[in-house]
Formats: sequence, C-alpha cells, structure tokens
Amino acid sequence: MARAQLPQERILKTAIPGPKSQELLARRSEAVSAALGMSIPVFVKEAGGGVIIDVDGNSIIDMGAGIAVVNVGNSADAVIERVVEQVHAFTHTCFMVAPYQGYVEVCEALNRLTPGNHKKKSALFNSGAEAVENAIKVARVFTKRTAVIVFEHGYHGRTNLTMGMTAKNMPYKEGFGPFAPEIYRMPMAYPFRWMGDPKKCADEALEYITHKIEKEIGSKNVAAIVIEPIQGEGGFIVPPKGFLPGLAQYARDNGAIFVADEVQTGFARTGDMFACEDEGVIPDLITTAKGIAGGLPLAGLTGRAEVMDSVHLSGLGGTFGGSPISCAAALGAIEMIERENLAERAREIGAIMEHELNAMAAKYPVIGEVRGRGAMQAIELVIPSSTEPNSAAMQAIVKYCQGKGVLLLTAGTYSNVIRLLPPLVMPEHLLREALSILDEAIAAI
Ligand code: PLZ
Repeated sequence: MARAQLPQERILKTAIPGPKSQELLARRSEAVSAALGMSIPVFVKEAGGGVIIDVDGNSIIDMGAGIAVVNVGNSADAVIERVVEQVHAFTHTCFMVAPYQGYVEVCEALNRLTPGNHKKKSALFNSGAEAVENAIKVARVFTKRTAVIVFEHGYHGRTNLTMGMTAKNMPYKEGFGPFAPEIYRMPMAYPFRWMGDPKKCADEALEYITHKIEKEIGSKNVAAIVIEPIQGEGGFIVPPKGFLPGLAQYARDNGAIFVADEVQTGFARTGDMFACEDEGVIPDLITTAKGIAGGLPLAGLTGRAEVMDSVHLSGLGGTFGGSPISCAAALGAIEMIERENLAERAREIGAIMEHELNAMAAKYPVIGEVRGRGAMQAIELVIPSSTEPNSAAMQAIVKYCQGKGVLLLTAGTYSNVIRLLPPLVMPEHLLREALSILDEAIAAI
C-alpha cells in the first residue's frame, strides 16, 4: 500500500506558523507541559522525502530528520509495508513472555552490520538512553567494576544515569539531581577549542586522559569508556584521527569495555553504516537507536558475545523493548539502507553540504568552523575573528530559515552550532535550496 510521494518542493502558503498551527499551539500550551521544547512552531500533517507538510499546507524542507531518525525518509514504503503486515498479525506479546522472529532478525542484522567480525549478540530496547543504561549494566557485570568514563560535550540521554553521563547542565540536568555516582568526565579532543596545540589535540588529549584515569580513578576500576564517535548534541565534534583508536586501545589494555554510542551517528548517517568504521575502531559494545527503525521507537545494544552473555538470566529486558512493530519497521529500514546504498548517498549529501558550507565560511567570519562527516555537518558560530561562541547568531539564522520554510536544528555546549541532518532520501534540488536559504540567512544577519 505505497502512498503517493509528496511533492518535493518548498511551498509557503502562510506565514510560519500559519493560523491552523497557531490554533494548535494554543491548545498545546493549555494541555502539554511547558517543559517540552520545539524547534519549529508548526504542526505536522504529513512528511516524506525531504519535506514536512504542516496543517496550513506549508511544505518545509526538513534538515533535521527528526534528529537523525528518518534516515530512510518519513513513511518510507519499505517501513510502511512491514509495519502494516505486522500490526495485522499481532501488536505485542512481550519478547520475554512469548518471543517472535522479528526481534531475532533485528539482532542478527545488528550483529552482522556493526563493526568487527567476532561473535556478537544483541538486545533491544525502546530508546537511546535505555540502550546506554543497559550498556553500563552489561559492562559492570562483565568487568565486576563500577567506574564509567564519559567526555566533555557528551550526550547520552535524559534518564537518571544517562543525565549524569551527559555533559551539558542546561537544559538537561538543571535541578534534576542527585545523579548516579561513579561517572567520571574527561576532556574531549575538540580541536577547535583545544587548550593545547590543536595539531596535537589527539595525542595531548589521550595523554591527559590516561594520566587522569590512572591518578584519580585507577585503571583497574574502570568498567566502561563511553563515547560518541562524533558528538551529536555537543555540536558535531569530530575527534581528530587517532583519538578513538587510542581510547579503544587503552580500554583493551586495561580490561575496560569500550562503548561506542552510535545512537545519532549510526545507520549510514556519516557515510558508513557506523561512524566507528572510519578509523576501523571495533567497540566492545555499541548502542543504536534513532535511525534504526525509520521513525518507530527502537534501540539496540550489540557487542562481544561473551560480554553480552555475562549477565544472569532475566537480568535485561523490559515490557516494550524490541516491540514487534518496531522490529518490523527496523527490518524494512535496514533493508532499504542496504538496497539503496544510503551510506553512499550520505557521502554525496555530505560532499554537497561541506562544499557549500565551506564557501559560506569563506564569506562570513561568523562561521568559526565547518565540521562533520557525511550527512552530519555543522557550522559553529562565533563572534568574528575570535572563538567566542555566538548564540545570538545561531538563533537569528534558524529563525530566518524557519520563516522561509527551512527547518534547521541547533546543538552545542555553547548553543552556537547549527547542525544539518537531512533525511538520506532528500532530493538534491531541495538540499541545495535549503543551503542557499541558509547562505541568505547568514548574509541577512
Ligand atoms: N545518545 C548520542 O544523540 C539522543 C536528544 C533529543 P533517546 N539525542 C537526541 C533530546 O533533546 O532529548 C541521544 C544521542 C546519543 C543517546 C541519546 C538518547 O536517545 O532515544 O533520546 O533516549
């Protein structure tokens, strides 16, 4: 039951937000907790390809993909077909009560697709945060140690443990403590803001971190080192070459579990199926979510079989984790990613974005740095001729683009990064149009 593809055009029929969205915004304010944010103040009616159609008929270019979720596009046929078939067959039994094939097939796919040819096993959950929580549970049982190493600018979720692992206080942590103990934060190899020699950032960071672990924690106490191969919410911080392999090696040498949080970077987003592949890093455990199931809630924890099997029977689980509907969606999404080689498409999208963003950086000194990999690119905005964060510019640019029908997401510890995460099925003309409006926006501010 494939539906007709939505017209792949930017169309503005009303101001943003239009009258119907405004009505719903008023109802939202009455009914929904004021604690929930919103990137663009329009209500969605339909979405597909590279556009979101709002309730007023505006067709907005989607440069966020629901935060790197709909890599295969919204309502992709491959996903719809499997989901429809599944909801007609059964909607839920709970995998821990009465198992079903889809769950096993998603685990098989994760074991096959994640880096490394060693024997792997997986377990499924509902959200990225839950996958990270479970990575810590597994690492602690396997190592019989407690300390968890995380990084500045890192983001791992909003549950109590993952809040503690997340770096940024506002809005994620403020007032929500106390946080779980045994979480230790290390400096991130962030060349643009490195305290030492930016050219030696990887080596200096590794030296600093290993020294700090030895002196302050003791390497024998480290259960897990958890890192996003490219930091997402933190502002698309790409560690310099050598940093991730160095950390993975340190973990191996010291009996700690190296966990790659690929919740945002996974499923072809960076031009490889997983971002760790870029430097041939093979994590002991890898967390996935977001792009795994074409928009349905699902998360995975995958890793070395002996590590994943070290937990006692019934030690992992959850009512909805690995829902049959989400598993069906994941099998459709994964099949499409592979069949249509969306990793290659991510590289093409990335090359276009990088080229255009670098051209903007050459014209506009408000752009301090262009960085990212594949279809995960960002600009960090600064006060011209300094590295001082420019949050006001970020807000003004995003608002300008919204008014023109382009949805952009923000990021960064200093709230000064604009990140581009288009669905990997976005047609090139829409991508170029979004980039030219971004250019116009920067010129206008
Ligand atoms: N790990 C690397 O990027 C989610 C957060 C949106 P959940 N990032 C988007 C918000 O403001 O809540 C994320 C991530 C990385 C873990 C998570 C958490 O994934 O599915 O949101 O729990």
